[in-house]
Amino acid sequence: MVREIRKQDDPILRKKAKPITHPENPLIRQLAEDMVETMYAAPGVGLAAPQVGVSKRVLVADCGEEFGGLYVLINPKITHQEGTQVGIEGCLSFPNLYGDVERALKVTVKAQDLEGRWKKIETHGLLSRCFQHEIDHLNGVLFVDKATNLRELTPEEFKKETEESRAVLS
Ligand code: K1U
Ligand code: ZN
Repeated sequence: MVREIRKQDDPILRKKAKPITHPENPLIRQLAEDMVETMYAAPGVGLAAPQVGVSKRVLVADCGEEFGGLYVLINPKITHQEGTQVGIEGCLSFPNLYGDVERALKVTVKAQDLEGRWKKIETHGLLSRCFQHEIDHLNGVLFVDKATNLRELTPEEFKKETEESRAVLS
């Protein structure tokens, strides 16, 4: 089921989300499935549970096959980070608003899956940025707190800017 995405001034976006004690609970699986559906429908590349009104530590992300496809992370923690990257970011809770955000270049994330097993994921590029953005959501931190040059863009203008920044990097 596609759930409603909470927008900018909703107080739930500012709360620190609670850890999940039983990842194998069917209600958590249902939440994760709904979050995946909501992320793809938006469309976005990530989503954190507070964005659908649930203050629990769950995130989903899919930055494409190049980055390993779909991830569902329960109780994620950044255990290592290195380097910095500055890139354009948006947020499904702030439609059409974009800004430049400095993030770690590479992060290692430890998280549980829906069976409660701990996994370690080493990330770079867009997936690293996405995990950092979503873990910030779980801590009540929003990209507007960190962004410079905040600006309104249409989805087409955002796509153009993303492609241009990739071209400069390659
Ligand atoms: O949490 C969210 O609001 C989702 C957000 C996460 C995000 C990931 C990485 C960079 C910025 C923001 C989005 O999905 S923004 C929209 C999006 O689809 C996208 C972002 C970057 C590159 C390609 C697409
Ligand atoms: Zn966001």
